[in-house]
Amino acid sequence: MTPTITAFERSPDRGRGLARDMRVRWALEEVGQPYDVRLLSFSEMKEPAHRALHPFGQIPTYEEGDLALFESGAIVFHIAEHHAGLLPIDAHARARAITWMFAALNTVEPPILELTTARLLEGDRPWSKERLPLVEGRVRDRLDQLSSRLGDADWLDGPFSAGDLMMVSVLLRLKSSGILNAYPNLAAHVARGEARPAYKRAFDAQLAVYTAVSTR
Ligand SMILES: N[C@@H](CCC(=O)N[C@@H](CS)C(=O)NCC(=O)O)C(=O)O
Repeated sequence: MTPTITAFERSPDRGRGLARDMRVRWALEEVGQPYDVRLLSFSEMKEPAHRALHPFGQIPTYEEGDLALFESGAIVFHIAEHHAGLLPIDAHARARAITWMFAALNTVEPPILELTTARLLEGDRPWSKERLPLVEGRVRDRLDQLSSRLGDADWLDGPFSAGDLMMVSVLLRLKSSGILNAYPNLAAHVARGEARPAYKRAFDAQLAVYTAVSTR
């Protein structure tokens, strides 16, 4: 059965891979599962029909028969569990790859999101100049720790897994800030993710949506 995901009709990042349907598209491409996409405007995301699928009125969602999921992490985990290619077979290696998914979403993404908020939404507040270095410091702490763990390995734990997919997706949010330049091994990890054919297909599909909408 072909799953259907939801995505922004007009993504705020202009289809540059930051909206979280990207993670889901990438996972689906990695496992070779075709999918349909339902595009939503910001107002449609807040309507009852979509809130029935996503209590917080966000994207992405995932529908497959009578299964409806929200949260990009849960969706990627579901895909990884039901197809070969994103999680190792060995039980311990599998558990570690899942741990990296949680680490990306629970430990690394929050300070990065905080930084985005501080820069984009709070930059004009009187206290912003004082707060920004603190928030940046928290991001750098996490990157220092992650960089030490990754060392000179290609991927976080053995072969590429859903853990890398999620970590690269999260780190990509920092790309335009230049912060990653201080961490060559993390920048290389991100670049390895972006170089994967499945990533490129997902990126192109997401960008095509924005390009089509903006030329209408
Ligand atoms: N934790 C959620 C976050 C979902 C999320 O923040 N989605 C954004 C797009 S990347 C969204 O829908 N923003 C619009 C809004 O919140 O109104 C996930 O990982 O799926």
